[in-house]
Amino acid sequence: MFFSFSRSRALPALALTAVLVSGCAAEGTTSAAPATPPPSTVAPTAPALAITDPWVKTTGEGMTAAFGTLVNNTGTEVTVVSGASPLSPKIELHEVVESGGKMIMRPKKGGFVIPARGTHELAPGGDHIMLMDVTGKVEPGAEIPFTLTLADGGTLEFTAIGKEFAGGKEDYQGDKDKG
Ligand SMILES: [Cu+2]
Repeated sequence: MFFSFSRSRALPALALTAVLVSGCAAEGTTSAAPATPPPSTVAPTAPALAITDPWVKTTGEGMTAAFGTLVNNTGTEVTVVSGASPLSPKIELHEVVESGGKMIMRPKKGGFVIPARGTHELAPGGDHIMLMDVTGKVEPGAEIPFTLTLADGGTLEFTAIGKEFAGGKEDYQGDKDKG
């Protein structure tokens, strides 16, 4: 008699437990859904320095030059102090000036300075990246990699495209005086 009485009390308790468990499980499923992950990438920011439409004057041998428009995306002046490319072991930053009624080009002291939020154009007849001794032909459409180094140690890498251009044959005045 005692046994059956006990059992009849135990059954409702078990049933109640089951309801609670399933209620918990249902709720648990909802809260266990993966939380929205934080954005894995931040919005891309513009590089400190960029160059638009970079190109290299086609050549068979000797000297040639690279051009484009340097764009400073920062609120501080940026200075390019040197350039490098596998196309030429020696590269100089040049300017074109008038000397004795002739246009000559020579290394630009202090490099190329791009004003804050401003641009600096490299173009035939003006400032340019001078490749002093190319190691191979530059054909139209050639893709020539360049690296410019900034005064703060930063770099700008880009690919300039070979383009035919007839002008820009200024005489070269090297840094003979080493001034
Ligand atoms: Cu030059």
